[in-house]
Order: sequence, then C-alpha cells, then structure tokens
Amino acid sequence: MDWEIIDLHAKQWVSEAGDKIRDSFNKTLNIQTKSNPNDLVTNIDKEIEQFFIHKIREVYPNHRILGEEGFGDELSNLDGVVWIIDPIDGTMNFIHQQRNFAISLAVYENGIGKIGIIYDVAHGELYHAINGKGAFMNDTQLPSLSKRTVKESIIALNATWVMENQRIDHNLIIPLVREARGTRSYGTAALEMVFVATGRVDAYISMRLSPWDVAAGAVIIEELGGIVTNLRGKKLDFLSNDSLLVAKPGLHQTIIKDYLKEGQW
Ligand code: 2AM
Ligand code: CA
Ligand code: CA
Ligand code: CA
Repeated sequence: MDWEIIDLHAKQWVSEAGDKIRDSFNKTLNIQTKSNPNDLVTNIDKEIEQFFIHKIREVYPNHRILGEEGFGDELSNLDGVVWIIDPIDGTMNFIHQQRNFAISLAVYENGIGKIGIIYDVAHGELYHAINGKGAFMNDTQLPSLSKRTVKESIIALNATWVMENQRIDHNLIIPLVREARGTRSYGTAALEMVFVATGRVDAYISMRLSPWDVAAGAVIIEELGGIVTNLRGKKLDFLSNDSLLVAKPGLHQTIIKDYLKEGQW
C-alpha cells in the first residue's frame, strides 16, 4: 500500500472540505439535535461527510468508511483499509463560535493507524502524520514529546468530569485538577489531542468518545511518543466508544497509577 499517495489524496480532500466549511460561515445553518438537546448536527456536518465518501469511493472503491454521520459503512471489524472520518469535530463550537472545531480523518489498515489528519479550519493549521514518517503541523515537523510532572502540566478536560457524574468517581479526578498547574476545556477532542502533540497542553481526558473522535489524533500522538489509552490504561479498539487518556510519556503512567488507581474501579 502506498500510504504517501493516499495521504496526498486525503490532504487534498481535507483542504477542499475546509474551503467548503469556510464558505458556509456566511450562510444560514440547518441545525438539528441527535441524542440530546446539546448533541448538535448541521447540514454542513452531513455535506462534508458525504463529500469525503464520494471522493474515497471514486478513487478507492475497495476501502471501507466509518463516519460519524452514518453515510459510510456499518462495520463490525477493521479488516482491510478503513477510513475513519469526523467531518466536523466540535460541532457546538462550529455553530456558536465559528472556531475551535476541526476535520478529523484517519486511515487504518487491519486496525493499525497509518494516516492521521486533523485540520483546524479557522486557524489554517493542518496536523498530519504517516505512521513511521513523522508528524507535522503544516510544513513544520513536530518534535517528540518529553516527560512532564503533574505539577507542571496543563490538563485538558471537561468540567463535567470534576462534578458528580455517571461515568467516573469524581473523587479520582478532583486531586488531579487540584495538583495540575492548570486545566483547559476546548470542546473538541480532535484538537485537544493535537494540542497534546504540540505541547500546548500536556494531557487530555475524556470519559466517552467514539472512534472518529480519536482515530486521527492517535496516529499523530503515537508518532511523537505520546501515549493513547482509555482511563483504565488499556488500548483503544477504534470500533467502540471508550474513555480516553492522551498524555506525554511518564505523565500518562503517573495519571493511570497515582490518580486513576490502574483501573481498579
Ligand atoms: P462532535 O462535536 O463531533 O460531536 C465535546 O466535548 C467533544 O466530545 C467533541 O469532540 C464532540 O465531538 C465529542 N462528543 C462525543 N460524543 C458526543 C455527544 N453525544 N454530544 C456532544 N459531543 C460529543
Ligand atoms: Ca456529533
Ligand atoms: Ca467528534
Ligand atoms: Ca462530528
């Protein structure tokens, strides 16, 4: 498989999709809700996913596609080549802020991440990696991640997880928030993962994400020596929903061991 050619196609399509999203800023959005009143989707999310699927099917008819808005294939495994696409990650920000959202696109082969692309459309920042070939922000290669203590860390997480909630005992999270240098919350898993890649934050925690939220970010982070697991320290399968801990090496181990009690909950 020539991943460099596939990567060139993917980057071309992501760039075109970014133009379409920018063009939508001065048009009226059609906004609908999904699982709850705060789970939003727009006509642009759907149009962008369909744009990618059209392009992929035209050039790579044997590849399968997993997309958030459901226009791709129904997958029960990741055999062969699978494109994992989130047309807009951070839809709420896209609607309310016209920034702090991204296109997230990954290509996996038999469950192994080969290509990860995340495009911060509003800032014109394209993050991309091919497995084994380095990770980049636009044309600049990103340096490998180095160790960091909790006391010197900025940790990205949603305030919900520090309140009593149904997913995790918030008594595990409160000491981490207290002892970290600072916390941030951006509302876009894809960008929060690339912010770990660039060192803008040191770790990112979420209780429940889907494969399209994390597939591209995982390729970019792992290329830089960062660690991607669920909150019990186990590998993700990129087929089911799971929690997420992305962090610099060392910091990841400390959070799993000293704060999250190695999943003994
Ligand atoms: P989305 O914008 O593509 O839906 C928000 O904290 C982050 O969580 C975003 O990356 C968002 O992706 C993701 N997310 C996953 N499931 C969600 C849900 N049910 N409602 C809102 N955001 C969700
Ligand atoms: Ca969504
Ligand atoms: Ca998403
Ligand atoms: Ca989305």
